[in-house]
Amino acid sequence: MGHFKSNVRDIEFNLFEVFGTDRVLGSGPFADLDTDTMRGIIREVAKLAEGPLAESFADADRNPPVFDPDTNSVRLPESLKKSWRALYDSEWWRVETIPELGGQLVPRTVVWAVAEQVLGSNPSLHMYMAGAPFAGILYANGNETQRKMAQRMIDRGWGATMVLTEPDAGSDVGAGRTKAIEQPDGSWHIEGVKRFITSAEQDITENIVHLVLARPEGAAPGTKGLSLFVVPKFHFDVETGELGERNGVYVTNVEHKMGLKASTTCELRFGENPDIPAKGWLVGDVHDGIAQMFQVIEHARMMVGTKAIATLSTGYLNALEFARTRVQSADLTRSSDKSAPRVTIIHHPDVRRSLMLNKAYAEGLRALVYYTATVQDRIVIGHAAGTDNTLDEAINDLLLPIVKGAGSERSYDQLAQALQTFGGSGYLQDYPLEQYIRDAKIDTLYEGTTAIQGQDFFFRKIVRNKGAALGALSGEITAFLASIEDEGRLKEERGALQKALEDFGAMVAAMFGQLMSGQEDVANVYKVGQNTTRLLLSAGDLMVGYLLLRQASVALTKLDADGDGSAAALSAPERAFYAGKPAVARFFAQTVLPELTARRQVVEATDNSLMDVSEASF
Ligand code: ST9
Ligand code: FAD
Repeated sequence: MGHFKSNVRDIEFNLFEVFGTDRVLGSGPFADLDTDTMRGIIREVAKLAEGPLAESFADADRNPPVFDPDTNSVRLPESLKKSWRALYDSEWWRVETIPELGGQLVPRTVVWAVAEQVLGSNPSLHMYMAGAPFAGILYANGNETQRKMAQRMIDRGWGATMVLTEPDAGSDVGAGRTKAIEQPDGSWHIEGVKRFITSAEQDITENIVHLVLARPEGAAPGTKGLSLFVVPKFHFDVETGELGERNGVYVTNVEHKMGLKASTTCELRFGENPDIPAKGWLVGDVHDGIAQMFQVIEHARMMVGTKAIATLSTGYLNALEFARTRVQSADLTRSSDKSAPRVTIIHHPDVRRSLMLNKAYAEGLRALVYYTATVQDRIVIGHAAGTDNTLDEAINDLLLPIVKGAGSERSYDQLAQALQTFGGSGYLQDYPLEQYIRDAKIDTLYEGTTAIQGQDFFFRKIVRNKGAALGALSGEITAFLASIEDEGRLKEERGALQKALEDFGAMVAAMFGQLMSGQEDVANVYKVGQNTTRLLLSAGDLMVGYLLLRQASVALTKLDADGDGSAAALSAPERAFYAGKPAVARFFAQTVLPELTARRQVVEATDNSLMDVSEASF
C-alpha cells in the first residue's frame, strides 16, 4: 500500500448526496452520462492514484530530476516516468480536454474529483499533464492555425507551460520586460529571461508548447501592454505534427527546491542564441495577453487549492491510522495510576482535538472545492443552453481566491498538526508527512501568493463586483440557516454560523468604510491592506462552517432514515461515516467560528500605527 489514501466515500458524499451532481447527468451537455459511470471513474482513478501513481512519490523526491547545462536538458527519474506513463495511458486526462480536441465532457465536479486524487497522490504528474487543458485554452483563443496546433498537442501528448514570471516580475506581472518583435512573415521574435517555469523541460514528451507573456515593442507598460504568444520548443508541421527545427528557447537552470522536487522549475531564456531566434505566434492575432492568460491562471488557481486540500486529506488519513494504533500513556482520567493500561493515542483529548480539526478542514475544504465545481457545472450547463451566466461567473470568481488562498494556508497549517500526531516519527522519512509539508508549502506561493489572493478577493471580487456575488452567497447561507430552523439537533451550530456570517459581513463593511475614507486621506487604504489576508482566511472559515453544517444536515436525514424501514439499513461503517458529519460540524462551530468575532474586532479597530513604524524598528 502506497502513501496516498483517497477518500472516495467523502468525494461521493459531496457529489451525489450533498451537491447533486447526479441531477445534472442525463440531460443538457451531460445527456449521455449517468451516475454509475461517474462513480466508476472516481473509483478507477482512486485505484490508479493509490497504486501506480503513488509508487514514485517518494523516490522522485529523493532522486529528483537532473539538469544537464551542456545540453539544456533534464533527466527525470525512471520511477516518475513509469507513473507518468500509467497516467497518460489511463486516458483520464481526456476529462480535462475539450470535446473539440477529442476530450470527454463530464461535469466539473467529476473533473475535480479526478484531479484531487491525482494531485494528492503525486502532484508533479498532474502538472506534467498541462498539455491537455492548455491546448483547450489555445483552441478557444487561437486562430485557425493555432487551433490545429492545439490538436497536435493532444494527438502527440505534448507538454505545456504557462510563462509569466521574470526575476523582477513575480506578483507584479506587469513589470515584465520580455520583448516581442514583429517579423515580416507575421511571426514574432521573443527576447528575455523568465524564471520559475514549471515543466519547461522534461524528457517524457517529444515537444513542449510554451504560452508566453511578452511585451510587443512600443506597447503600453503594465499588464495591459502584455500579449500572449505560443512558442514551441521544436517547430512542427501543424498538419501532421512532425517535428522540425529546434526553436531558440532554452532552459538554462533548474531550481533546487524545498519540496515538489519531481516537478521541474526552470529558468527559460528566449532569443539568446544569435543563430536561432525564439519564434512565437500571437495568440488569436489580438493583443489581449493578460486576459487570455487569466483563463489559464483561473484553472491553475483552482488546481493549486485542490492540490493543497488533497494533500491535507491524505495527511489526515495517515495521521488517523497512526493514532488508532500507536499506544502511549494512560487515559487522562487514570494518569495518576502508574499501573493503568496504556491506550492508543486517539484516546487523548489533545490528539482528538488535533485530529478533529484536521478532519474539519480536510472535509470542509474538500466540500468547498466541490461546491465551487458545482457553480462551474451551472456555468457549463448555462453556456450550452445559451442563458445568462453573469452571476454564476462572479460567484465562481469570488470563490477561486478562497479555494486557492484559504485552502493552501489552512492545509499547510493543518499538515503540521497532522505530523504532530506522529510524534518524533512524523519527522522521519519513514512516513509521508514531512514530504507532504514540503510539497504543500509551494501552494501558498505560486499562482499568486496569499497576499495577492486576499487583495484579489476584496478589491476585485467584492468591491469591483459591487458585492453582487457576495450578496448572493450570503443570501444562500441565510436561506440555508432558515431551512434548518426547526432542526433542534443543530441549534447551537446554527447560531454559531449565523454569528460568523454577521461577523464576516461586519469585517467587509468596516473595510469598505476604510476604503471609502481614502477619499479624505489616501493612507487609509493601508488599513484595508492590513486586513485582506485576514478577511480571506475568515471567508474560508465561514465557508467551511457553512458546508460542514450542510453536510451534517444531510447526514442526520440519512441517520434518521436508518432502521425506520424507508431505506435499507446502514452498515456500521456507513453509520459511522454519517455520524462523523454532525460531530465535525459541531466541533468547528464550537472551536473555530467564534474566532471570527475577535477578527472582526481587529478589523474594526485597525489604525495605521503599523505603517508608522520606521523600517529600522522592525
Ligand atoms: C504559476 C504556475 O505560478 C504554478 C503552477 C503551474 C502548474 C501548471 C499546470 C496546471 C494544470 C495542470 C492540469 C493537468 C490535467 C491533468 C489531468 C490528469 C488526469 N481574474 O487588477 P489589474 C486580469 S504561474 C481574471 O489591474 P495589475 C484582467 O484582464 C504565475 N482576470 O492587475 C484585468 O483587466 P480588467 C502566476 C484577472 O495591477 C487585468 O488582469 N502568477 C484577475 O495590472 C489587469 O488587472 C500570478 O498569479 C482575476 N482574478 O496586475 C501573478 N485579476 O481589470 C499574481 C486580474 O480590465 N499576481 N485579471 O478586467 C496577480 O495576480 C496580480 O494581482 C496582477 C496585478 C498581476 C493581476
Ligand atoms: P514577490 O512577488 O517578490 O513577493 C515577495 C513577497 O512580497 C510575498 O510574500 C508577496 O506576497 C509579497 N508581495 C509582493 N507584492 C505584494 C503586494 N502588492 N501586496 C502585498 N504583498 C506583496 N511562474 C510562472 O510564470 N510559471 C510557472 O509555471 C511557475 N511555476 C512556479 C513553480 C515554483 C516551484 C515556484 C517557486 C514559482 C513558480 N512560478 C511560476 C512563479 C510564482 O508564480 C511566483 O514565485 C509568485 O507569483 C511570487 O512571485 P515572487 O516569487 O517574485 O515573489
